[in-house]
Amino acid sequence: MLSLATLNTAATAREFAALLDGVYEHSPWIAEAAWARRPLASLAALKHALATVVREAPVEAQLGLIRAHPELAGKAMVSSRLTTESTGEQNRAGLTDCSPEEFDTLQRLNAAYNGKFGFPFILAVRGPRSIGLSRREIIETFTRRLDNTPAFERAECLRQIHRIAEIRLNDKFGVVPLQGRQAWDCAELLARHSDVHGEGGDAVLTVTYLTDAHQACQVQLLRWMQDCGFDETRVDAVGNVVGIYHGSDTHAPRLLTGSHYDTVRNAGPYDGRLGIFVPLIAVRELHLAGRRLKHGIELVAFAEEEGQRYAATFLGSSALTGSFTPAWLDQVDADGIGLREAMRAARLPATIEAIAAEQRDPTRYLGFVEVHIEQGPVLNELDLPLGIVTSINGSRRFVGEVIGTASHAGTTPMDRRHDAALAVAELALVVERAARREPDRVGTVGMLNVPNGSINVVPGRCQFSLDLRAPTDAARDALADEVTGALQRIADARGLRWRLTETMRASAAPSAPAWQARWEAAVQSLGLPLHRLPSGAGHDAMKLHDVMPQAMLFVRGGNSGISHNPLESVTDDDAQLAFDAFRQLLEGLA
Ligand code: HGY
Ligand code: MN
Ligand code: MN
Repeated sequence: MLSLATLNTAATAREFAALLDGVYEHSPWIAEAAWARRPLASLAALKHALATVVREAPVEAQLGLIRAHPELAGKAMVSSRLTTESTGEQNRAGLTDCSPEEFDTLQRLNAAYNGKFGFPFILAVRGPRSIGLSRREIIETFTRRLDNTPAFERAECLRQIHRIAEIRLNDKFGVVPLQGRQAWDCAELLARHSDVHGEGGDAVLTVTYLTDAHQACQVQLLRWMQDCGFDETRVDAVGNVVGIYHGSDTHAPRLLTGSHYDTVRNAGPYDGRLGIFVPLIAVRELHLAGRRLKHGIELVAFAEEEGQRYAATFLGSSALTGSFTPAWLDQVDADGIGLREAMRAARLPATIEAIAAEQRDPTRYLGFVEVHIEQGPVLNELDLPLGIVTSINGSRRFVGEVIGTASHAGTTPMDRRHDAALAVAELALVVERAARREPDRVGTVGMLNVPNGSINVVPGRCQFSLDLRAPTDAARDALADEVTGALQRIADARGLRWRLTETMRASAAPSAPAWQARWEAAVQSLGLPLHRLPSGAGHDAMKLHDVMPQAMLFVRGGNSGISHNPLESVTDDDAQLAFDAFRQLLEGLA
């Protein structure tokens, strides 16, 4: 087995590269350049050093690296001219057992991809879990990526090459990201529960508050907490799943951690949930070792963060901070089912008293930490597995409707219309322009709907949503004022009426310095450089921020960090590093 000691003592760059032979296909220049970055503190540091050499190399060298790779199931495989590593990887993915149709499809895709981009399609066929992608997944990914831009594909091919190198390095070092795989597998298992399933029975992952799928997740999480050795486990009055692992000092304040298990519609399996699995597995490791840290650990799987079924965002964490809004209980979902009724059907008390009793006494806690996928491209572009969150953007959400006059699309002259949809379209462009004007401000019209619309009727009504965010509350509110002012102006100019309801307002939440420092120390202990970044996404941590110190750790996402999308992806190695950082943070508390 290769070791860091051996690598760090390599006398020359050539010797160093020889030790890493085969990691980057036919490209020793990468390892030779990384030699200068010794001593390498960890395997993660070595991987990052190699990736940094490539990221900082000229485009021509990057293209040369991509072109040094064989096509998938291509001519090189057919004529057995693949390297040992590629042969093994393509065999393991079953690319040597293609059906004639699959083989033809791959040849066609190879030709189209090469023709469009001028380099071969690269995919780490052993996949994010290192167990290998199926031929169906490979062909689906190949087909999807054919539609990307050349710049995106060059970056994605390099990312895939680093993933191939990572898995090859793990093999050379005899390293298995065990806890990372456990977290990955938990995500796969929990994702089987969904409100929605596609034709083929595949889950179109959607788990909204208190549906059958949501309750199945609750049962699964409770069982996992029990199996992992938590001393106390329960489902609380709003459906949060709570596990407490006692510390050696039962009077010492506890660490609070966790994230949400509800999802948006057609979601990915890691948003929120990774922040439940990492602490879950960390407690399992403590339990298996018979260890007690001084401070207890309270893990909360929050039942409702996304505000999908009811406009009650952060409902789960609000119960803990005493900011549950009683009026939420009177809300009705799209099917006319009230929140109070849904709670009762889920065998929850559905009373203000029971919910109020969930409020935590902040003095009983050290603080709140949350592990979460970045849900953006930054860590991906820096080839960094982990990032330190400096602040969570403040946000405001609205639902609204413009009311005009439905009329005949054929007979109503253009200057006589009261078209509600055009007003919302105009407003959406105002949102885009206003948000673009300031850094780190974002504005989204995520829902836009003409109720009972018809192809030949001028829209008389148009419903819409607004999601406005900024690094500070002042910037957030300035954006909201500009947008609502524009709505009035647009409606007046078009002779329309409108209504707008604010459904959520969350303050910007800067990380507590002492807790941000704990995450930084943990990440540095893994031999990784620190990258600090704000969170554009909202998280339960911004609710806990109201009552106790909090800080978050971000984990790189695959597919350029896409999220709120089934393409959301995390590797077992990155999940492992998140686990390692969390464990380091725990050890630092002791
Ligand atoms: O929308 C958000 O920021 C988060 O996913 N709830
Ligand atoms: Mn989300
Ligand atoms: Mn989330």
